[in-house]
Amino acid sequence: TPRVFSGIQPSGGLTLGNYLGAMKRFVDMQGSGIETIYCVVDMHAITVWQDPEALRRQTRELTAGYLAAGLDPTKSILFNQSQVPEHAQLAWIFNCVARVGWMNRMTQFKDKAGKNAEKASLGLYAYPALMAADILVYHATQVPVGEDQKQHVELTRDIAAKFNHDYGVEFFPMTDPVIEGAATRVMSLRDGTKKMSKSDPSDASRINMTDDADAIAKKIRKAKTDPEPLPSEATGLAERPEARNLVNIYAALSEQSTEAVMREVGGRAFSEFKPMLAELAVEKLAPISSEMARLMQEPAEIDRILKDGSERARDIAAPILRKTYEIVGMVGA
Ligand code: AQP
Repeated sequence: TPRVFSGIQPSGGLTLGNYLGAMKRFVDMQGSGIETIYCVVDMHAITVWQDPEALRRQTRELTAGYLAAGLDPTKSILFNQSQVPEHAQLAWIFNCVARVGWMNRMTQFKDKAGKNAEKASLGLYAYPALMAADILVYHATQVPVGEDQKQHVELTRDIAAKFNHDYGVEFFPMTDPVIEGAATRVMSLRDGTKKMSKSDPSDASRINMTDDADAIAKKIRKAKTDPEPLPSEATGLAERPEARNLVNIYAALSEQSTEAVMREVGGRAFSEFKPMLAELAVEKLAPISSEMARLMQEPAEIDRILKDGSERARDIAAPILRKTYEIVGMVGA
């Protein structure tokens, strides 16, 4: 049976980008005859400094976000990465399989490390090998992600292929990224060429899953656009990143294709379209944020769900790690 794995970092508040590009799609894949494993990747989060108290809160908040978005812990495995040490153990093996030249090509490292790469943590550089371990320690075959993670899933395939080749085995599967829907790349509300990101210094650039109705409406009203009305057809969005972004968000929230949305709103002025988008966003997000707030009142229950999930995850990961050690030649595996 196909097995799905994916994760989100508890490195700040959840954004609409994380929700539409990842979380909502995780929930949609649940229960369709496939096994779904979803993770709060706290070990990835600390590749850049996290205040310990904030990390604990963000881990619980992200878990609450998953649950509020419809993730059912009886249908999916939901846990935090650090409670399953097999991820880190397999990552070490993969650090020894991956090549420095491969890592040097990772664009996310370049973006996140910025000009001062010498000062970035070694963990940030090695991040994609840990991500490969996250996926392959379950022999996952599909990874739903946003567009920005495509390169890392391709690296995961390279690592699996090199491991299989070097040890002469057919052990790790070739994992496919699943990048589909209208919102695989939600852009900043201030700059249609930059992705919406939880670490963008401008709060106006993103919609946070905890924003209230007024904040959501205000951010959409102020979102950058060009002065023209919407084009009459989807093809007219090609050279208009801000307009395309708002239409794509509308499409993803209303579960329609971009083309279908354009049939509805094509030719309208932004002064007309933005309030429609704001209303839809509030309608879809308000129930999630209020459920998140409710769940955050019960941290012990959240911790219990994570612990239970981590035990179920380990049941799958431990034998795969043991077999990997045996293949590599570790005595006692
Ligand atoms: N803007 C986005 N559009 C679509 N998908 C997105 N994702 C993130 N931003 C967008 C998807 O969300 C999943 C989890 O991402 P992550 O938290 O692990 O890391 P990230 O991609 O680095 O997310 P952020 O929000 O940009 O965090 P920071 O600011 O800390 O770097 C992934 O599947 C990702 O594709």
